[in-house]
Amino acid sequence: MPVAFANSHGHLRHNGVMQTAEAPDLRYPTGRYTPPASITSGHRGEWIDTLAQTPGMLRAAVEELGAEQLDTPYRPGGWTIRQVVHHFPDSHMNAYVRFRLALTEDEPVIKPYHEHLWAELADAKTSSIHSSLKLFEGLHGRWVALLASLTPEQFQRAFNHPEIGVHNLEWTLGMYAWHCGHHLAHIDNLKSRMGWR
Ligand code: NI
Repeated sequence: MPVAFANSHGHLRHNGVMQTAEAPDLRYPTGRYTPPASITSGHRGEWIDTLAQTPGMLRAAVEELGAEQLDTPYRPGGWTIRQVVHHFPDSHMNAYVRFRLALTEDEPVIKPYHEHLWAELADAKTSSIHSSLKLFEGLHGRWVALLASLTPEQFQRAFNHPEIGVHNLEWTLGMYAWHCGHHLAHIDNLKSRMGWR
């Protein structure tokens, strides 16, 4: 999995968390990313739609929350809602750059980053969510425009993650569509458990 084994909040790891019927998995509410055996143009279209819709869904999910709610961890020991909001553009900016590199270079080696440490920087822990909501909307606007322009051949272009190897763009697109739902579910599930809706 790209971005996978290098990140310590671990949501992209294949190994790990046990899930039982009695204790729903708060960390992986939608399960792990399981790409289809064969990715079609239909899958790509659905995933692009997900990327197009997620900024609005994120804004709707969090814009009415107060500071104390935003500073509540989505699970015990997990990121706060505020950190999750800032994580969306932090993660997807890296993804956007990786797509552009893969489209303009031959299987470029991309730069991993420590997302758990990014989430501990002061702005990600304490700053207003509004800058990240705007950043995320603008970023996905550009990213979706790029994705909508790509040919099937371009979706086969790939980058090389130094820790987890080579993945092509359609596989990676599916992973980031999964990533959108993964973190939106963290927020929605906390709101449900807390009675905030
Ligand atoms: Ni994430």
